[in-house]
Amino acid sequence: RASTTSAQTDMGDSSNKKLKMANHDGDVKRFDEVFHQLVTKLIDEDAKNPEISDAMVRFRQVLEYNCPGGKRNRGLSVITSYRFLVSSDQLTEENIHRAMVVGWCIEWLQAFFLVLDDIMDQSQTRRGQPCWYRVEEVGNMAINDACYIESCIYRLLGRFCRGQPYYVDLLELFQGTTYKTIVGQSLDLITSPDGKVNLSNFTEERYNAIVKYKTAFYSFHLPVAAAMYMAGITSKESHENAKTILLEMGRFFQIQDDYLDCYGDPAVTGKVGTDVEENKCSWLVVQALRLVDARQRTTLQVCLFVCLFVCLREGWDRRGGEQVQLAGGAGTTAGRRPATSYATGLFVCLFVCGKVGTGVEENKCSWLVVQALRLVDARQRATLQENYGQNDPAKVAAVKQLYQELRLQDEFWKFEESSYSQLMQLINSSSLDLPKDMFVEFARKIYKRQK
Ligand code: DMA
Ligand code: MG
Ligand code: MG
Ligand code: MG
Repeated sequence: RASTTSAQTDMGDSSNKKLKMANHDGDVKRFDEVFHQLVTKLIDEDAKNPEISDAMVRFRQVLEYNCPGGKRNRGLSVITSYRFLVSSDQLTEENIHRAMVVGWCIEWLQAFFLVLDDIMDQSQTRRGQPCWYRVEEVGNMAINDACYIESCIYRLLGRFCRGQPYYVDLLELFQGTTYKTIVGQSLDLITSPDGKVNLSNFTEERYNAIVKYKTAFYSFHLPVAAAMYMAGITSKESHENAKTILLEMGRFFQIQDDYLDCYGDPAVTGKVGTDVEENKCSWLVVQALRLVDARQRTTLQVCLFVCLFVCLREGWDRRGGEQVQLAGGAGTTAGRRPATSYATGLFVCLFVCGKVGTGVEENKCSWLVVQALRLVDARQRATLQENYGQNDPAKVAAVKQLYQELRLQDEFWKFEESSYSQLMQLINSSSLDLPKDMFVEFARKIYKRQK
């Protein structure tokens, strides 16, 4: 590599990429076939046991309803990444098949979380069909079905990967990722309590923590880290580098998910959004608050300048008044104005103007700014406070109307552009010994997505 010119390197890279991607369509077809083999494997053995065969009839239905039908990005990424990471002599039928099994294990993990997520988020549809818990005669049984789906992951890993040098790493990776996702879902739920709208909880920091834990680890870090272990890459440094890039990609993905919750077409996304009703700390509401606060701050600044101007004028008038008094002997109204007005003008100028514009975001706002913010026009914030987090179509419409006023769609499009170029920079600076195209390919699948 060091001795080739950059042009040769580019050509090498792009033909290598073409080679790696040439298998994509074949992989997708085969991946879907593997699903049915895995279901048969999981079910058939226990279906022979008359004691539990009734449960197996149900579980086949559970798997067929909940595991396929999605975009399969997470699962397919294991195979794509694996192809990028190993030399061609390692690309045996057996190894590719194992990568597909691990890919399905991630889809299974996703199905497990989604069945429960839809209950917790009171969702109606998923992948274009009723959420599992809403299907007739399922209801709360969906909770146990979700537990069953999760248990399959470890049965599959045991069946297909036991004895491989990476077996324990994979087990720990799946368990660790499950734990992180559970933490993320908990943060998500804690931040969206039923019937208690507390807008001050919707901060950028909290948002970032929620999406990193609930989405980025399992959707982005897990598939690539699994492929890395399978390819024999165990170096801590490589794993850390990959994680840095993948968590950033995951954050971007969940921001898109939040955008699509409001602006996506349910016929395309397969789900109807519930974030406003469910009081979620969504990217949209966090941005709305940021913009509303910025607007309030501008109003406040204008108010303060007017106030300053009036105070200063009063000071001048008072001095003028004194002169009049001295010259004419008679008292004037200017002379009876509070003696402190001139000093107040200066005080307001020095103390407040210095703080406005920085204090609020940094949470270091002075008492004066807090009071002033309370008093200036807070109509938009009040609209959110009154209408967010309630299952009432009129209230949801009021929130969406405010999003419109604040031009949040434009805000998202701007963000999407800048986030993509930042991501590419991060890939360039952090992939080091790992193939850049592996990350670019993953990013390409999600950028500008409609579902
Ligand atoms: C989903 O977050 C996170 C997990 C772990 C399933 P979400 O509720 O925004 O997802 P969706 O919009 O698909 O319901
Ligand atoms: Mg949900
Ligand atoms: Mg959720
Ligand atoms: Mg969502």
